[in-house]
Amino acid sequence: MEQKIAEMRAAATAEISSSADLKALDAVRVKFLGKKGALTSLLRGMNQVSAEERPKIGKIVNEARAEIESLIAAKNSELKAAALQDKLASEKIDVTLPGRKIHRGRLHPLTLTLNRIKEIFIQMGYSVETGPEVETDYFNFEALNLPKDHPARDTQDSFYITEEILLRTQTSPVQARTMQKHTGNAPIRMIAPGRVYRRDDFDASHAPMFHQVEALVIDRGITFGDLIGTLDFFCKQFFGEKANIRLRPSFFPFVEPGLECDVSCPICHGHGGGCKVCHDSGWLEILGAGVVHPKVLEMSGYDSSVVSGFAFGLGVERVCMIKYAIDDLRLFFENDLRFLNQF
Ligand code: 2NL
Repeated sequence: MEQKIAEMRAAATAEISSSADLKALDAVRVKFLGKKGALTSLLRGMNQVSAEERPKIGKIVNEARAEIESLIAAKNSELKAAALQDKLASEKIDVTLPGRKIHRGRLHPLTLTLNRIKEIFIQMGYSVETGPEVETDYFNFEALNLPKDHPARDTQDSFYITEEILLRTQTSPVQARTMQKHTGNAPIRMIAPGRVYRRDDFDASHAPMFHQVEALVIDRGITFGDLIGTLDFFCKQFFGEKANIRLRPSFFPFVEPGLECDVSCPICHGHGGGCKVCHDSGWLEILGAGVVHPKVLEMSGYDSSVVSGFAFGLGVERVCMIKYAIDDLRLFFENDLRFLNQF
């Protein structure tokens, strides 16, 4: 009997020590200590042991059980620690590695320019109005003193959809719509930013689609002086305090008198020296403007003997190119990140 116990003890010790993982160790526990295990069957053989020897054998069996239990417990914690080490090693992260760079998007230069223009006029109390890009001939031309037989229509080669419907060639139809919505003598101070379409070539300075901002002010007592002050303030805000304006007489069918406005070169400030932006002329044409033609006011329900107004229109691509010294308009539409990332 003693011999059998010793053999079992030796076998259990060997199997415990060679258990490779927790599952194998548990199988060993069941094999030796379980209900149908080796130790239990040894105990069943106790009835063959003489009464004098029983206490002694019983003691040896208990010692063997205690020994095996403690070996299993020790092996169990050893295997658990090893499993933890494996897990830690496989999930290891190097906190000293540099982080991955997150690329932030940015606004398109035309969006930045539009936002700035809006900001300047909003702070002066202007509202921002929008309207359809597919317009009627009436709002695009007729309401702006351009009747069907008017020669100025030829100069604006337009994209017609039907005889009466076209892609707007300017944002002025938004102003005409706003005036008619107000019907009466209510004052208007508004800008109309948006896309316009013309049948033009696509080259360094032309595109069949570009962006315009037009402004319109109507109230009692609005004068040519208000227009000049507004243009000067806008240019100083947009191009910087050093900017000056120069006005030249011009003609647009919807204003009388009409003018073109130049801004002093914001790149060379008139010093020339091979300036790539103004070509040493010191001035850059940026917009057309004028006092709203009485016919335009009357057509939209205003009494031109009571109210007067001024209006102007500027090309967003053009002022953006001047401000950032961009020499080719096509860059705005190519979405080359090397270009876009500079803003
Ligand atoms: C240009 C010239 C201009 C206007 C736009 C306007 C609008 C109304 C009434 C009167 Cl509703 N005028 N707009 C006036 C003068 C010039 O734009 O070449 N812009 C790029």
